[in-house]
Amino acid sequence: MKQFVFLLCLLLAHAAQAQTSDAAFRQWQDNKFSMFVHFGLYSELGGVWKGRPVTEGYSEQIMAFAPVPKSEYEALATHFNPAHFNADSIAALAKRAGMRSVILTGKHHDGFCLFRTKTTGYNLHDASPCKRDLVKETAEACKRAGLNFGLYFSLIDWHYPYASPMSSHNADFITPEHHEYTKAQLKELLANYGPVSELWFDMGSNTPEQSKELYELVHRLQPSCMVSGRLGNDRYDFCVMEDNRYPDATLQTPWQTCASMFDETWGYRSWQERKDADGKAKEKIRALINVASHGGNYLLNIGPNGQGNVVPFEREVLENIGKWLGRYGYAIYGSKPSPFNEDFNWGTATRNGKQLYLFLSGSYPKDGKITLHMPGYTLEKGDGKMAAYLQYGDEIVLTVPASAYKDSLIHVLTLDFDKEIMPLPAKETRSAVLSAHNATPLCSYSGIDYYTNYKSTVGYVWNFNQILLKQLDLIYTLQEAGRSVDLTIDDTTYNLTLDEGKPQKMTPLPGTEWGELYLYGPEKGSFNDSPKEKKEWKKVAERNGTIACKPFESYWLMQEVESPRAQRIMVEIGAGNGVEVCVNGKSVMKHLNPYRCTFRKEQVILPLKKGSNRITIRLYNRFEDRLQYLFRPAETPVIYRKEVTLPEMLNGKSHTVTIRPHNPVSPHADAELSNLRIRLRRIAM
Ligand code: FHN
Repeated sequence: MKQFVFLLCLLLAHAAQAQTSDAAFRQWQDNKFSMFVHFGLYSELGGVWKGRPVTEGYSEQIMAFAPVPKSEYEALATHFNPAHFNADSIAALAKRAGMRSVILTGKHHDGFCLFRTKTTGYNLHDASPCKRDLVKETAEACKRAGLNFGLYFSLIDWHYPYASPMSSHNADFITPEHHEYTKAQLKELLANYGPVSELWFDMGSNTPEQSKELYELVHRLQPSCMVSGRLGNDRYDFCVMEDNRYPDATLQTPWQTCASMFDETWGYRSWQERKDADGKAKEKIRALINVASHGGNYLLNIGPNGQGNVVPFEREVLENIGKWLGRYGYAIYGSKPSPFNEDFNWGTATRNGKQLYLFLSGSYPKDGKITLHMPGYTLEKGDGKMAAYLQYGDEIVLTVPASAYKDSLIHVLTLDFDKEIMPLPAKETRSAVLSAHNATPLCSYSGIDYYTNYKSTVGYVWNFNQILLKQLDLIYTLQEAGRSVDLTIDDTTYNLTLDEGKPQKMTPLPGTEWGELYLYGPEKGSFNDSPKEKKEWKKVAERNGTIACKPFESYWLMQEVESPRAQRIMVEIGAGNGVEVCVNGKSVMKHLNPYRCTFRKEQVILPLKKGSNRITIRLYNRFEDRLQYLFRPAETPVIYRKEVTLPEMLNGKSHTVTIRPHNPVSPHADAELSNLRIRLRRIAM
C-alpha cells in the first residue's frame, strides 16, 4: 500500500508539472552516482591570492572572498590555458569510479563561460589563448564513454554588467536583463551540445515567473533534461539538498545530495590538506549508501587544477569507490530505498525485487545480532558466507561476526525472500484518533532559494488494524475550513471539502498558566536548519510586534506554559516569510508562507503534556527588512467536525488512510494539515 501511495505521489508530482519523460526520470533515478566537476578561472588561482591562502569561503568564489578586483580577476582569462584538461580521461575516471554521468560547471558565479557563446566574449574560446570549448569537449567525451552529460549553470553572474551586484549570500534577485541573458545562454547550451541530461541551476533568487519560464524553456528545447531544484520556487524535476547535507527520510520526490571531497571547497585549493585517500573513500561510500538507502542520487565533486589535471588524491578516492562498486554495485544501481521506516545503528538497506541488501556501514551491534521486523515475508536464502540467519515469525535474526565490521571493506549481505519486497507499512496506530502526531508523514522538499527550503510534509499516512468502520469524523479549525482534501482509504480516494461543518467551541486554555514571552535572534542560516538550543532569551513586552531584520535571518519566540493535564490548546501565530513551531523541542508545524508574504496569521493546535511546556516559534525572514509577529491564545477557539460515511463497511485486517491536499499549488509545498484529526467511529465486533 505504501508503495502504491509513493508511486501515486511521484506520478502526481510528475503530472502536476508536465515535465520530463518517464524514461528520463527512471534513467536519472537509476544513475545513483555521478561526477560533479568544478572548473574555471578560479582553478588557476587554487585558493591563493597574491601569495596568501584565502581561508574564507569556497575557493571557486575566491573573487568574492580574497577579494580579487574584477579587472584583475577577469584579466586571468587572457592567459588561462588548461592544456591538461582532458575530457576523455575525466570521463574514463568517472567510469572507473562507477559514476553514470558527468556534470560540468558551464558557468560559475564569476560569469566566465567554459563554452563558446555569442552572448559574451568572456568565455574560454574567445578570451583565452587556448581557444577551446570545454562544454563541447566534455559532452563529446561523455558520449564516447556512454555517460550522461549534464551542466551546472550559475543563476548569478559577477561579470554581467546588468546583474545584481555581488552579495554575501549569493541569493540575489535576477534583473530582467540578466534573465534574458540567461535565456540566451541556455538556448545555446541546449541547442549546440547534444543531449543534456540535467541542468544544475544554482543560487540566485528567481521570482516564481522567472523560475517557471526557465523551467519551461529547458523542457521545450530538451524534454528529457532534468532540472535541479535550485532553479527555485518548487520548479524542479529533482531537488537538491544543501551542500554536503543528507536527508533523514525517504522523500516523495526525486532528490540528490551534492558533495565535495572536503566540505570547505568545490574548486581546486592548492593548499588543501589531503590525507588518507582510503579513509576518504570509505567516508564517501558510506555517504553513497546512506543516499541510496533513502532513494536519492549522489553527486560527488572533483576540482581539477588550473592546468586541468585531476588532483591525484581525488583520483585515488574515486578509484577506490569504483572498486567497492565493482564488488557491491548490484546493491546500489537500480535499487529502491530501504523498506524499513526507521534508521538502524548497524547500517542500512536497499532492495530490488525479492532481494534485500544489508550494508554493514554502521557500528557493530553489541550482541552481534541484527533483527529485522518483516511481517508477511519468508526468508528463502541468507548470504551464507558471513552471517547466520534465523526466522522467528515476523522477525529475521542475523548473527554477524565482529570481523565483518573490522574489515577495511564495507560489506553487503543479500537476503532472498519469497516475494517482491515492498516498503513495510508504517507502525500501526491503536488510537481511534488519527493526527499528525501518530502519523507517518509523507515528506518532500520545497523551496524558493538556496536558504529558503525545507523538508515539507505533503500528506500523512496511518495504518490500523482489525476494525469495522463505516463512519469517521474530520476535525479541523477555521484554518483548514474551505480547503479540499483527498482522503484515501486503502485503494479508494474521496475528495472532500472541509466546509464549515458542525462548529464546536473549545474552552480557551483550560487551566493553563502562561509565563512571559521571550525573543531570541537574529540567527543566520537556512530555513531547513534544525532548531538549536538557545540560552539568551530576552523578554518582549508585545505579543504582537515588529522587529527590524536582514535577509535570511530568523528570530525565535519562546513561551512557557504550565498545563494541569495533557491536552491540546489553540493559539494564534503570525509570521512573515516562514514559520516553524516546536513544542518541547519537537517541531510540530513548519511551512513557508506565499511568496513575499509579509504577514500571515493562523490558528494552530498545540499538543501539551502535563506540567511545564516550552513552545518556541521560528520567524523566518527572506528579503523583508521588518518582521511582524504575533503569538497569543486563540481568541475564539472553534473546531469544526465533518462526518464522513463510507459507501461500504470497512473490515478485514489492516487498513491504510492517507490524507493530502487536493490539487495543491505545488506538489512539494507543505500540506498545512497539522491541525487536522480523523476520528474513527469503530463498531464493536
Ligand atoms: O555558491 C555555490 C558554490 O560555489 C558551489 O558551486 C556549490 C555546489 O553546490 N553551490 C553553491 C553553494 O551552494
